[in-house]
Order: sequence, then structure tokens, then C-alpha cells
Amino acid sequence: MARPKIALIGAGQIGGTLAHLAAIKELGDIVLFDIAEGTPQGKALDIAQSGPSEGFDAVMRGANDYADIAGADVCIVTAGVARKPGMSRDDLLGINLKVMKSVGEGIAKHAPNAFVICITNPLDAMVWALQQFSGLPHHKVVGMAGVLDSARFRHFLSVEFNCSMRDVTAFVLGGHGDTMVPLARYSTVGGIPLPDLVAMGWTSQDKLDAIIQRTRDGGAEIVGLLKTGSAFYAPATSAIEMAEAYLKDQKRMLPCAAYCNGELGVKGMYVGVPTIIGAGGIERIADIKMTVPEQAMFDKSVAAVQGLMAACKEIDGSLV
Ligand code: A3D
Repeated sequence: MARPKIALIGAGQIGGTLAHLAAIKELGDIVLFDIAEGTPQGKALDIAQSGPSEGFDAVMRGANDYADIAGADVCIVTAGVARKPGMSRDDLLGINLKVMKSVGEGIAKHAPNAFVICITNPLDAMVWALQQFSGLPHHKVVGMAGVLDSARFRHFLSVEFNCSMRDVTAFVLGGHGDTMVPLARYSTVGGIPLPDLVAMGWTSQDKLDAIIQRTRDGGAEIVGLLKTGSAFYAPATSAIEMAEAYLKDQKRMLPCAAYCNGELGVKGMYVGVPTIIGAGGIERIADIKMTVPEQAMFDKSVAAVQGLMAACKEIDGSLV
């Protein structure tokens, strides 16, 4: 059977890391696409030359022409600009919206059957626009944010509890921004929910609140340290987890920005919700019932995403 084809639209910090991870995991042959001439070709050659030591079989190619993504099974989109210190994700909206238009048209023309994972910020509004620009079905266009936000939460919790990250599960829902919603009740260590661990004296409510806030600020903390851009190792790893779930029909339950049609009280927009990803793309959304305070936090986050969608509509009248 031929290897799957993975197209990475954007060959910057995340794009390069995606290519390296996809090769090491032998997920398929890889095309790195970018408008910058030389960057995708140089990165593709560099990563290909890591193959003999790592021992992977994957054809790696750089491209500046959308024709080279033809027939891709998966497209992961990071094209656009990233944050610098002092910028919010929302500051990227105007420039990245234009990028989504050209990317959407390129995918529609050359890879209409792909499973598309968007990473470009501001995430929830960009994936919503990308779906419209590409015209691909909603269940085949998804945003990566919840896996990363949950991974950050899991990492901080594992340090607090001095336990393996593998045994920490966590749930971060809502929009990928300052209003994201880490849900303590659905986050566990070895199946024990966080509120129970507070009651057991494993941590205090104050410490847990601080970890939740650090999770919300997780991206900005890294931007502040790097000074030249934003996080890329963990964002790439998170998107690869989603791509692998699709390519191997793993039916993983992962929090993703998915198109909601009434689930969790949301209709006609993308926002972070628990989903099942398998060969059918987004196969299911878990319509969990939240408590009144949780729902209020979630609704606030949904409203923030709707504000960004309205700003997009003002810039591009074709969006509905
Ligand atoms: P960066 O290293 O700047 O790479 C972006 C690449 O996009 C560059 O190589 C550009 O040349 C390329 N590009 C620009 N315009 C186009 C275009 N029209 N077509 C094709 N390629 C183009 O950024 P990065 O890789 O660090 O981040 C990429 C995006 O991911 C940014 O918008 C970040 O804000 C976002 N991001 C999202 C998360 C989430 O969790 C959602 C996390 C981290 C970064």
C-alpha cells in the first residue's frame, strides 16, 4: 500500500518540527510548503539527511507551488505569522485571515479529500474561516489547541503531584485564548478527579487555581521567554497526535476546535470540545453536561470567539 501523503502548509518553526516528527513516526511521505523560497526545500533536505541515523523511510520534499500538495491525505496548516512579546493571538487576525484564504483555495484545488488540521492563530476563528475558504466538509477541518492546552495542564499537574505525566489526564475546552476553560472536574490523576485530590490534601485549591491560570497563560509564558516567536515543539507534537489518530483510525478522544451543531449549547461555529478522531475525521463530539459555573466560563469563551468571527466578517464579506 502506498504511504499516506502529509502536506505541511507553512514551513516555519512548527512546520519544520511537524516534518521531523512525522518522519520519525513514519506517518507518510511529506511535502513542506511555504511561500518563502528555499525555506521548505532547505528544511526538507536537512530532515531527510537525519533519516539514515534515525532509520526512517519517508520521502521529504520542499515546495512553493500548491500543485505539489496534490492528493494529500492530511494537511497541517501553520502558514501565517506568530506572536511576538506584547502581542495577543487576536492581534494576528487581519494578516492571518488573508493567509487562510489562499491556503483554503490551495487545499480545495489540490487536496479536497484531506483531513485538515489548522494551527494558525487566532485558532478558533482561523479554522472557521479556513473551512469556509476551502469548502471542505466540517468534519474534515479541525483546529489544534485543546490537545496542547491540555498537555500544558497535564505537565504542570504532574510536577505538582510528582507523578508521571502519563497518568494525568486533563480537559481544556473553549476557545484557544485567555478565556480557555480548564475543567478540573474532568481532569484526573490515575482516574482520581482533581477536586478529590484537593480534598485528600495532595494539593490546595490555591495551588490548583494558580496552575489553571498558568495553563491559560502557557503560550504567553513561552513567548516572553523566547522573545522571537511562540512555542513550537509541543504545538507540533499535539497536531501530530491528531494526524496519527486520523491516519491510523485510532478513534482517540481529544479536545479539538470542532464545528458544533448544537453540542454544549454551541451552534454554527468552531470551539474547543471533546471529540473522537478516527478515519472519518471528527466522528463524534461528546456533548458533556457542565455545571452552572463551568457553563458560564465556557459561554464567555464562546462569546470571545464570536467577537473574532465578527471581526473576520468585517474584513472579508464572503464569510458567513
Ligand atoms: P513561523 O515560524 O513564523 O512560520 C510561519 C510560516 O508561514 C513562515 O515560514 C512563513 O513564510 C509562512 N507563511 C506566511 N504566509 C504564508 C502563506 N500565505 N502561505 C504559506 N506560507 C506562509 O510561525 P510558527 O510556525 O511558530 O507558528 C505558526 C502559527 O501557529 C502562528 O500563527 C502561531 O500563532 C500559531 N500557533 C498556534 C498554536 C496553537 O496552539 C493553536 C500554538 C503555537 C503557535
